[in-house]
Amino acid sequence: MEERIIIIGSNGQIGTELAIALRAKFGGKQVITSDIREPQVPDPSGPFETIDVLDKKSLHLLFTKYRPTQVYLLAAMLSATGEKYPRQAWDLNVNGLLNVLDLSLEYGVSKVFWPSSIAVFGPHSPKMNTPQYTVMDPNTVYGISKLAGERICEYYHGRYGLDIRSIRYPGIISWKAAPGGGTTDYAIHIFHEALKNGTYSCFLSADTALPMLYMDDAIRGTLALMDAPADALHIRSSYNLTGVSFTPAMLADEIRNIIPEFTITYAENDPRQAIADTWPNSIDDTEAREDWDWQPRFALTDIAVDMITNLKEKIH
Ligand code: AKB
Repeated sequence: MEERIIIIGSNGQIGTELAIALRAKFGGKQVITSDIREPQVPDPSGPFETIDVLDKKSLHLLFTKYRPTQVYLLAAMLSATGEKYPRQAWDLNVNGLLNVLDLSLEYGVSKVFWPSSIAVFGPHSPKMNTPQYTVMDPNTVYGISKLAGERICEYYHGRYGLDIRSIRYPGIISWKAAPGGGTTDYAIHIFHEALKNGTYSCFLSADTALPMLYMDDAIRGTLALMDAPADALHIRSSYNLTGVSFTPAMLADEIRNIIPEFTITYAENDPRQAIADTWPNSIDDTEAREDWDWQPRFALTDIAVDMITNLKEKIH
């Protein structure tokens, strides 16, 4: 069967790279990218549609026009921005998901991908090797909306048989597109500042450990999950997934191995610290390893080397 894949929210950090990977795999025209804004660099190899996921009428027209076999819903408001606009974050993250799931049922979409986040965990979740099933008491609107989304996904799968697949992404590190208002964004800003100014003022403290994943691993993992046979997947809320856990101090040391003069300072009282403090230090992703052979490839050193090599080329 020829796939027709719609990515909603394709201009963001993950959407940009997912579109490239899906177009390489299925062909440019088979992958319809869409976002609320025009892409900064248009990709002539496939169609683009301007769409607001909260506008049900236009969303309906999009599904009628393309009759997608697969949908990736990436439009979301992340943790730090969500705390500035809690009502909008809830609306976009929850009602956007419901709109897409309802249309996916109506149009017989065969597979839906929707990302959750480590933000579904909270202050009472275990911090080290946080398991798949545990206490979940998120206290950011982003985390609450993602946890609600997970329950909705499992419900639509159980009740209506919709084939929804999901990953709890940790912080994603990448160089092609800018990150969009998250708490883990420091791990990208640091590289840009190291190359531009040789110094970085970090909004998280030196010892704040968070789980992270390099974009290449994130894309490979996402495509592997979407390719897995449906009956191999026993989790229909969202899979824990991780690459590597590190602190800002550890990342700074790694950067210093390549740029010896690099210096870092730590800002105090940034609101993102309070968010990070409620998130896991590390994640147990045994279920993803067992169900669909998940294995990350990029360790901290690999990430630093790849980021600096590619950003240097991009800047010059
Ligand atoms: C954020 O920091 O908000 C995101 C996430 C971990 O979901 N990168």
